[in-house]
Amino acid sequence: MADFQGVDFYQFSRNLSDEERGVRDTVRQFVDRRFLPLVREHFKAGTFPTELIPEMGAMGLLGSSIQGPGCPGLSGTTYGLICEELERGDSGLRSFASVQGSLVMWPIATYGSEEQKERWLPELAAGRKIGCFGLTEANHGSDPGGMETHARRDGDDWILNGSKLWITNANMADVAVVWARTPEGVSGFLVERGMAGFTTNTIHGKFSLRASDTGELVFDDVRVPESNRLPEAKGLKAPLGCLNQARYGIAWGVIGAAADCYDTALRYAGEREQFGKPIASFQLVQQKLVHMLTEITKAQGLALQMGRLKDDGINPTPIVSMAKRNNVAMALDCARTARDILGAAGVTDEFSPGRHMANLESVITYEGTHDIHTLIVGAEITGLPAFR
Ligand code: TGC
Ligand code: FAD
Repeated sequence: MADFQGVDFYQFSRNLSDEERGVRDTVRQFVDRRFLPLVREHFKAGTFPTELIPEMGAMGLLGSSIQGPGCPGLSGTTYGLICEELERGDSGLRSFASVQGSLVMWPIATYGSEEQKERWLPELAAGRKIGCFGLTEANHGSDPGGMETHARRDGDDWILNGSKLWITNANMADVAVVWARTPEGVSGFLVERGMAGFTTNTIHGKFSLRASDTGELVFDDVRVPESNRLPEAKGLKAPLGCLNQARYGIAWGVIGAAADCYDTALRYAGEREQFGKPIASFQLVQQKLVHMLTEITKAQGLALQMGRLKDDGINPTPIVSMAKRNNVAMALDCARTARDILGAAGVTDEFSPGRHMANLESVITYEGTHDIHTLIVGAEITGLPAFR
């Protein structure tokens, strides 16, 4: 099949620089030629295509907008466009890049010591090392401030106890950025695979994000040296700051999933005949296609403006929350509509909308649920937080 041509009804591409368009097209080709031939089997098997990680590193797709040793240092808008192309392939592919870049490299670059940056950033950017981010616990999802995982001082070390659940890349990770309660408030630790008392487990039975590694991190008296604590991460706002970066990428990424659903439904509707005519000729089918394209176009406008603000150093939580909330719900709606247009064929893995639909059920929950983002924007405009 020919490479994806893009969905750009309002010609937003005209507002992109040559560099931004060039990166987008390179990633588009990578997804079409290298990832899409693999995704069906990985989704079935419940595995991530680890063989692509070095290639993603070489292309600058890991931590693409991070500034630091060995990092690509591209613009925020370029990072968004990369996420969009990756998630057109699968939310699991974008998740891998989001976690590695926004949730592992970003906190190291922002809160880490010079030694931590020199040691980890080049390896993570190249994909030679893999990271994960442990904030959520079994009893504390939307309310991470209640975390039970804790660390106490013992000489020059910390003794870490507790567990983290629902962690992307958990079983593949060489290093986990782990958030724990300490006498000094919430702190971040770089917990390395092989440290005594640190184990990981796989979560089985997911119907969503199957081409992604999701697991549990368990800490049983893990001795972590002070040199593995992130020195500038002080309090709950440190992990919440990382979330802003990842939510930004998700708000862009899901446009790709929606665009793939729209593109698939449009092609199918043009070819599938019922009552002696292509189903695309029926008014109700056209209404669904127009609704999808309109919502995708609105989401693209939101994302591009958010990207330009970020590149001007403006990335406030409520702006990112509004885009994450709107764009994920939009993408899930597009996936369900595309599935409907495909009729029975839409419930098989021969077509992508069913896979995107299942994936987006996770994306609407992780990185702050749809409702939590409603409350973040609600608190901003009323001045009255309604979380508790
Ligand atoms: P609250 O009192 O509001 O805030 C505590 C301090 O943090 C600051 N803050 C932020 N700073 C930067 N970025 C943000 N997004 C921030 N949100 C809050 C805040 O200003 C305050 O600072 P200070 O100086 O006053 O101390 O805290 P709260 O406990 O009331 O919680 C607020 C709430 C509910 C919004 C927050 O807990 C929240 O965002 N909950 C959702 C949890 C969440 O999103 N978890 C995601 C886990 S990671 C994940 O899902 C990865 S999926 C990856 C993938 O595969 O792609
Ligand atoms: P809960 O917080 O129990 O929420 C359940 C329901 O209650 C939701 O509808 C929610 O909106 C609602 N609710 C909760 N509080 C309120 C309120 N105050 N007002 C109104 N409604 C409310 N976490 C990580 O730390 N790292 C990862 O890498 C990671 N990867 C993930 C990968 C996958 C595939 C999934 C599914 C999750 C992942 N998560 C990760 C966890 C994710 O961030 C949490 O699932 C999410 O924050 C929600 O927490 P919860 O599942 O405990 O739901």
